[in-house]
Amino acid sequence: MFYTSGRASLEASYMWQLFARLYGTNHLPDSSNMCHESSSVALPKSIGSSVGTIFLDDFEHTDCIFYLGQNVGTSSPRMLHQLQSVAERGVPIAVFNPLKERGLERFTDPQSPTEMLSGSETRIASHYYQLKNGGDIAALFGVAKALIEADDAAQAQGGARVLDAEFIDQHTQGFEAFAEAARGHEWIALERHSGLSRTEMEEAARLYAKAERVMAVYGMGLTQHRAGVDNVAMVCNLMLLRGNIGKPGAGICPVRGHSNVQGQRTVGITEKPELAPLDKLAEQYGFAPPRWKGHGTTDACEGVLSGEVKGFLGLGGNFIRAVPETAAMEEAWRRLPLTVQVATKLNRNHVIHGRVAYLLPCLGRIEIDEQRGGPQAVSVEDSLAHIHGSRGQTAPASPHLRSEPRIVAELAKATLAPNEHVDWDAWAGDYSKVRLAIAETYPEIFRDHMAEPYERAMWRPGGFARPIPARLRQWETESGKAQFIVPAGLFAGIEPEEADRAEVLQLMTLRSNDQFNTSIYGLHDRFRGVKGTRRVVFMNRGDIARLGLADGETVSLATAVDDGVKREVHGMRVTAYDIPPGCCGAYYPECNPLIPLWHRAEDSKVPGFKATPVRVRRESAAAQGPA
Ligand SMILES: Nc1nc2c(c(=O)[nH]1)N[C@H]1C(S)=C(S)[C@@H](COP(=O)(O)OP(=O)(O)OC[C@H]3O[C@@H](n4cnc5c(=O)[nH]c(N)nc54)[C@H](O)[C@@H]3O)O[C@H]1N2
Ligand SMILES: Nc1nc2c(c(=O)[nH]1)N[C@H]1C(S)=C(S)[C@@H](COP(=O)(O)OP(=O)(O)OC[C@H]3O[C@@H](n4cnc5c(=O)[nH]c(N)nc54)[C@H](O)[C@@H]3O)O[C@H]1N2
Ligand SMILES: [Mo]
Repeated sequence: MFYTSGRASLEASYMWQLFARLYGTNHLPDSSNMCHESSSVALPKSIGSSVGTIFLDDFEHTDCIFYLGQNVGTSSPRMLHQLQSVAERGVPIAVFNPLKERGLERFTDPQSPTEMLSGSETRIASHYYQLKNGGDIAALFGVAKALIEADDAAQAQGGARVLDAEFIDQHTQGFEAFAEAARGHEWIALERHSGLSRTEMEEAARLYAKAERVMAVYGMGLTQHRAGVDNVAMVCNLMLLRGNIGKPGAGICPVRGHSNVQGQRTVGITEKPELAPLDKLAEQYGFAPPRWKGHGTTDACEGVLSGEVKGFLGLGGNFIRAVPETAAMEEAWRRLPLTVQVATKLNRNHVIHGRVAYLLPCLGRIEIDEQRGGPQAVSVEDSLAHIHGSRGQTAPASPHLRSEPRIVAELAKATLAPNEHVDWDAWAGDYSKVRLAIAETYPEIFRDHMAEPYERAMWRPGGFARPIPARLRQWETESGKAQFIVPAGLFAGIEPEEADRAEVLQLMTLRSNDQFNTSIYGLHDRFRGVKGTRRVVFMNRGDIARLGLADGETVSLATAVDDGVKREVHGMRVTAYDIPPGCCGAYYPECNPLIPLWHRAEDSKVPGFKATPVRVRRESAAAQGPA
């Protein structure tokens, strides 16, 4: 398994995938298999693009934002500046989130002396829809239903259309089936699954219909579900109803996590052979790349559990801590014949390792990277599909640290038979040579559309944009049109049996401002008012009372599925919180032992991290142990 975690540069990632393929494998799982894979599966089907369609200046032109399942204040604080300026123009921002997240409610710009001094704040969300986790399909169906039925009425009365009929006609396919489905859903079902009222969904529909240019921004609240792919398709459906893709100020914006997770995909980090330019690689490097489908992250986990996996190489990341099914995975992991980790910081996965283990410390992005050809720069691609350069500024922590490209080159040289077409040493000595190779493999992204070479364009302020056909209303889908897709169900998780309904809560795993994924920096969550511990479970007051519990009490959480495996976490503190009934929240990665490996999206295989059925039980004093 050749794992990557979304940090490695375009140069290191390109070398890594080539190393894997020359070795003879497509087993290239990466962190995005647990993250935006649902976008990578849904967006190509819906709009024929693997990435979002928003550029930075679209924020200046938009006149409404739908903001779903993304916690901007914690996860992408730089984007608060865009949201602030949008909000200051009086543009409505409609948030769909089970929690009232601080950064989505209001924002004080730390870089604005007047705001800091006066303590003044900008209101971010104009409308806050506290839906149930897993309820987005129902909520957006409600919005779509209101729009479609208003349009039906307008047509019957000869009034002005509510939908963009011309766009739908010219650019899309599947509208009738989608409209039928929307008309067919009863409000009562949409209310039950979304947790929103009909009035709220109709209000959101009015906001949407009033705006000429709507943007949909979303994150893990949509992708990390069993129906994560349908969630994303549903957002596209909504955008298509009024032609909100392919015009300035409108479009769809998946907010990515790691700094280069989108870019890694761009340069061939994928387990899916159809997504890599294999013919091109074959020609460029004179070899026969494997054509079979490799393992993504959860398949790799299954392979570790079954003993099929013999070696795991990680270019960054903390795999064992990030994946579901912690208990079984940790046990199986120790039986792996070989693990190799290239890392900037020590973590759990370095302590839990295979029988033979190599730990290879590397330079971080901020450190000066001196090679034979002088100090080196790398490039990365951001969520808004711009590719830009990055150069280390600080002295390396140790003279013995090597760079990622150097380490990948040395591993490849030591592992593979020599190949006259790949000069690993030349690449590791001068990364501009890797960039030339990247541009050769992907001319349509890194060469053909540009007046100046990649090498120079990456230093433009903001970098250079890769072409996104959907922005130009060119739909690279099977039908050549943007596609309405009818989701299979209304709820994105697993519905509990009727008899269990009163007892089972849907758990979403959350991040605090004091962590970056599996790196925990502190035990406070200042935005959510939690101090000194991360072992909390956020619950609705009504649920706490109904289950006979008390705020502050210690409980255990147990996964409420019937597969014969006992999954529990102990010593959790009940924390009364403004969260819809039937839902609860607790931190990642502490709760990963609760997530069954099979609890994942069928098509994207992203784990259902945002809705896992659990039972909450009072813990006996004996079970609690020392605090
Ligand atoms: N400080 C910090 N920054 C980070 C990270 C970090 O760990 N810490 N991680 C990075 C990475 S890899 C990623 S992918 C991003 C993740 O950033 P986000 O996409 O913001 O992901 P989360 O913080 O997991 O949760 C997102 C939000 O979804 C909401 N939510 C949960 N379930 C649902 C649902 O069913 N529907 C809706 N509509 N909302 C729901 C939660 O209340 C939460 O506000 O952040 C990146 N940036
Ligand atoms: N329950 C639950 N589980 C989740 C999630 C969730 O919301 N809930 N979110 C999922 C998501 S979105 C993601 S992206 C994954 C994250 O999964 P990973 O990406 O595997 O985990 P990280 O914690 O980001 O990895 C951190 C480690 O990467 C190394 N590192 C950091 N920077 C660099 C670098 O520049 N180079 C190298 N070589 N190493 C570096 C350091 O050693 C650090 O300890 O977790 C997933 N797991
Ligand atoms: Mo992520």
